[in-house]
Amino acid sequence: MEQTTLVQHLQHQQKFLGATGEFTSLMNEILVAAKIISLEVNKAGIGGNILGVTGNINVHGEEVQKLDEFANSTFVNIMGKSGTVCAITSEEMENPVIVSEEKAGKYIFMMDPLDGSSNIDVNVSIGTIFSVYRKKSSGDSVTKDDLLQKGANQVAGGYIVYGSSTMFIYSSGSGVHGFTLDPSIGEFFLSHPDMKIPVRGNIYSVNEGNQIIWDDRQVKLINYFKDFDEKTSRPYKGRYIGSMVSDFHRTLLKGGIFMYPKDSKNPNGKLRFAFEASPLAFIVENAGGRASTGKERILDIVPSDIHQCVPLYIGSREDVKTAESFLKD
Ligand code: AHM
Ligand code: MG
Repeated sequence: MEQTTLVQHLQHQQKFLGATGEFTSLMNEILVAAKIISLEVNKAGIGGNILGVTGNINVHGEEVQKLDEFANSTFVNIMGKSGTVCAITSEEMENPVIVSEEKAGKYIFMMDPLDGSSNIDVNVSIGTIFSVYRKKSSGDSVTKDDLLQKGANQVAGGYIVYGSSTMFIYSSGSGVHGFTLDPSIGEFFLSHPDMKIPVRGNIYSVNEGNQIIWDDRQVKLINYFKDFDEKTSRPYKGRYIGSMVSDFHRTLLKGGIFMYPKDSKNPNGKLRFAFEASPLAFIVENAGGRASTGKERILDIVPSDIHQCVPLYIGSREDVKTAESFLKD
């Protein structure tokens, strides 16, 4: 059978876009890190010391798992030496890593190195989310504006899901393409070319345990999805894994809506704009879907802080529009 590797696909895209090759090199380095982490995730629990917490608390006040730290340092080391990036920001690091001038490239790399941390120890799918921007400023130093760019400025967004198989999904603005790792030879092959999300689905995904701290509009929205109406396939099914990468991956393939709303404890929700919401918004829009805070398009947001959170409604176009109709003032 004729198969296309991820590297071949990237090279083809590069020719098509008339790019210089620096972006292809950057993506290649992400692949290397993804394979290392995939291997480590698959063998977590075997004789090693990789499950469990480190005892540290991250900038978001969450316990840092050993695999979180492993994934973060793997990406920082590999991307930092790649010659393609000038700065790296991460959900797990309070401050950006600025790459020394002689090793710096023109891109900025942002990541949630291991999303779904609470699922690591229970053998449930987890993932990596990444986003790539071009350095905007012309001088040698990396400025605040370089790090706080509008979501729509992304050069690429993507994620890796370490599930029953490891998949790599990315978009650089011309379609969304999915690759599956063949672990016997350590190569990603094109398995899901030009992915499109269904216009409407029949699944809603949210942590419903938070209902008591939601506002009325959010409660009414969920009640709508649970109401009976044959024409719109309601009641919708409820699915919530608790790893956004996995919940999002299902949403992309099957349609529906994933939500992490604001609540009385978290006025901006829990998910981070730069590391979670924006890259997946870039993917979903390139697949024909929609992503919003309920009031505003995610990709129109210019963050004021690298760790800023945003409420998130993401998925099938019509389902997100329905959510917006409940949430607008
Ligand atoms: P993490 O990046 O620390 O793992 O946190 C993000 C995760 C998402 O993957 C998931 O959607 C959400 O947090 C689950 O949060 P909750 O337990 O509040 O439902
Ligand atoms: Mg996360």
